[in-house]
Amino acid sequence: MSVRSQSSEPSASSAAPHRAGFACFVGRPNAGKSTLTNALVGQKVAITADQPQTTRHTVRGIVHREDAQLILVDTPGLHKPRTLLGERLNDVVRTTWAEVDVIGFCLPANEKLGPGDRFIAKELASIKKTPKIAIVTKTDLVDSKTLAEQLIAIDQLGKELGFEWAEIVPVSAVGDKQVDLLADLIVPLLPEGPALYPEGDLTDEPEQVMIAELIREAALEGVRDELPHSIAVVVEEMLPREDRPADKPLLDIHAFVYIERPSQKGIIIGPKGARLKQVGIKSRKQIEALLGTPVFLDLHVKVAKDWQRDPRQLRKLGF
Ligand SMILES: Nc1nc2c(ncn2[C@@H]2O[C@H](COP(=O)(O)OP(=O)(O)OP(=O)(O)O)[C@@H](O)[C@H]2O)c(=O)[nH]1
Ligand SMILES: [Mg+2]
Repeated sequence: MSVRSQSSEPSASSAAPHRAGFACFVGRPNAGKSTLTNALVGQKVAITADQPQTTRHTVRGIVHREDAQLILVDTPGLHKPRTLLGERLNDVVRTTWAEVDVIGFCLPANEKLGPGDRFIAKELASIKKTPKIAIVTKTDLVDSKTLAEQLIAIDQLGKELGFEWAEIVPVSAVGDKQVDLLADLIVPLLPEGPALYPEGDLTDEPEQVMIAELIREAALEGVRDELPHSIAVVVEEMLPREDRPADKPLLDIHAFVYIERPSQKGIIIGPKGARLKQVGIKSRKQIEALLGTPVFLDLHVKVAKDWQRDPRQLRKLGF
């Protein structure tokens, strides 16, 4: 078993050819895939939350290096689907891992391997041509003994399924441990070639989508049970406010926060609208930072009945 620690970091030789390619992060919901993507990119390109099934589409984050361009594809957590949305998300993951140069399988250090992980590993075993790196996430949450046991269990899992991990790398995205090392280990597995994205591009997410995601992230905070799954956000319109002096622009953004049932409305809006207001304030700050311009954010809550199970509604919401 080759478990990596920072001390064994390979040094990039200047004679090495330039490489460019795609690596996806897969794993159960909440494993830390999006947090790791952001840590590698050095900026938030994917929203994160302390709840499963936060990511709902593939998000590309681009890492620019002297020797390589590494395009990370963050995917939704693979899970047992209970809705049509869940099925769609799983399809997206399977399509993605069939297309990338490297697969990073994220397993949290603080949770023992479960049936969900085994299920994913089994599917990965059938993708023979693509190198698979096991990434043990959230190492800051465990002691060294627990981490060692997890590393052994993961190595064992590969053996049981008849393959070797290209690497097994423990990382902490929150504690910034071994994140750079992970990139160093992925790069040699990418094909040789020139950069695929212009320098400076950190993601190919459309602005409108990023804005909707930032609003959803703020709306997810503090909500529990089924409600996080019920929330969807769509930016309807973005228009520069007319009659503003050139040095004082204002961007009007109108967005809908969708929920599935009328009974959820009260929770999202809060007493006297207090909760929705907080969601607006919090996301507006992030949107302004993203766009570099002052924003007037107008949020409306709408019911899209059982949208997670309704093909027509799903289409309308972009799934
Ligand atoms: N302590 C600690 N927490 C982490 C770390 N990485 C992620 N988390 C937390 O784990 C939770 C889930 O993180 P996400 O990055 O949203 O997980 P995900 O795998 O993208 O989840 P889905 O999109 O739902 O599949 C968040 O609360 C993160 O802050 C880490 O390195 N250390
Ligand atoms: Mg995610």
